[in-house]
Amino acid sequence: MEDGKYWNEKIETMPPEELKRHQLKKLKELVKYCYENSVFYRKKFDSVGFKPESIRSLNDLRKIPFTVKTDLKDNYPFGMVAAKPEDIVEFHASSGTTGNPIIGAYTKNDMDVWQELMARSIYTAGGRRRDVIHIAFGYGLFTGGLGFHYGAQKVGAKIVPASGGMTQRQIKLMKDLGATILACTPSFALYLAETMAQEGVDPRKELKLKIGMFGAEPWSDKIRERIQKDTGIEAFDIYGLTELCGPGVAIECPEHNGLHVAEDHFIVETIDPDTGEVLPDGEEGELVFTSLTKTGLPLLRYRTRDISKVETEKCSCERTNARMMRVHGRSDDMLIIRGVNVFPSQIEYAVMCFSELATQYQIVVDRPGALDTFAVKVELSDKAAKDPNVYLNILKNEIQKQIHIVTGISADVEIVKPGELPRTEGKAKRVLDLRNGKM
Ligand code: DLL
Repeated sequence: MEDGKYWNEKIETMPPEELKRHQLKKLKELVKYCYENSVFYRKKFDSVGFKPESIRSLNDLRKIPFTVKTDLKDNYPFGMVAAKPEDIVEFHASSGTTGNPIIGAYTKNDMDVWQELMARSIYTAGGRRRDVIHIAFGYGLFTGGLGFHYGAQKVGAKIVPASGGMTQRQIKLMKDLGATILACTPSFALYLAETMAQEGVDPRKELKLKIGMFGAEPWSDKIRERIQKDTGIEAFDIYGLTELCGPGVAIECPEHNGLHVAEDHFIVETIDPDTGEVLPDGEEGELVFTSLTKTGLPLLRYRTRDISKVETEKCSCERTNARMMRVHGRSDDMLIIRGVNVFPSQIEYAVMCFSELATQYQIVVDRPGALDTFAVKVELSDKAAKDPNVYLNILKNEIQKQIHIVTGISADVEIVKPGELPRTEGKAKRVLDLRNGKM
């Protein structure tokens, strides 16, 4: 196990036909389980005249209506739990900003699956028993910290449960305890890199970091390049959500061409977010997941709001599991500015094109009169702030042009001094939409 390529070779390289047979068997069991144990799903099935026996092929999944986030919020806290109350062993919750939080309720079986998937993810990214994993995801209701913790335990790696916050101390701990893997949000990784630069710590010389596992928020290849350039580590994207288990639903392999979905535990579909129509492989749309093996709070055709596309041809790493491409935004994070759809990731891309800029940015949208205003605040890098050859007006024009190229609309760009924009230790908050109530 120690130096093999796969955590579970049989599953990770299973021929597609065999995987489909496995999925169909699990799907039949799941649908029957939901019908017999979940009041919510029994009602839902009955409302459309669906019976568990209707599942004869994987395509029959499409007969089941979608489950949406508001179902979970409306049935908070236990309305969608299918297991007996005494069989629930752990709860987690996602950081919703309004109304009821979204709760994940896990049985012992669900915890075992999650731990296995996180071990598989860490192993796929190159983590081994000899590694020291510095976990700077928040511990608590958020699944990031504990998810990595459970997975690292199974791999047998040494764990530093740093959680979020206290950036300087995190750097010291990474140095002193010899961290080889860093797990955190990509925005926190950038912040750590920036702080190291300010403190004169050279990560290549003073740290032993070699792998970064980043996720929980959209990030781009430009951010990857920046993190890799600033720290010398190889960055891996990891995806998941509380409702399905937490991190570990999909993980990038060393080929870095998409994230392998744990298809032995989840079926992934892509749909048109407006019509609900199922899209062919390779077409971009909203990801929809069915949890094949969950028993606490099983989900059928769960709409994530995450926008991506799924490729099914075999990866050059030999893994056969489908790959989801980077999530570049959420359909509900999408801003409509003067009628144009704008994703924060597009602005991020534009910002990252300029070496004179730091990685922070903030989008401010408002509607003082009839029209939307669209402003982007960007921050000069420390180096550019000291460089007499950087002309702010020229730079501003260039950034404006670049934003126009990627979004199709014009923005007012404001360049602020290094350190002026707010930093986060958890998921980044990039958008300030002040139009509420003005539309
Ligand atoms: O963010 C679980 C997680 C923790 C994933 C640590 C990866 C690492 P939630 O708080 O429930 O769970 O938020 C889930 O975060 O629907 C996506 O919108 C977003 N998200 C998660 N991973 C990625 C990623 C955790 N790699 C929501 N890229 C999801 C882009 C991501 N977005």
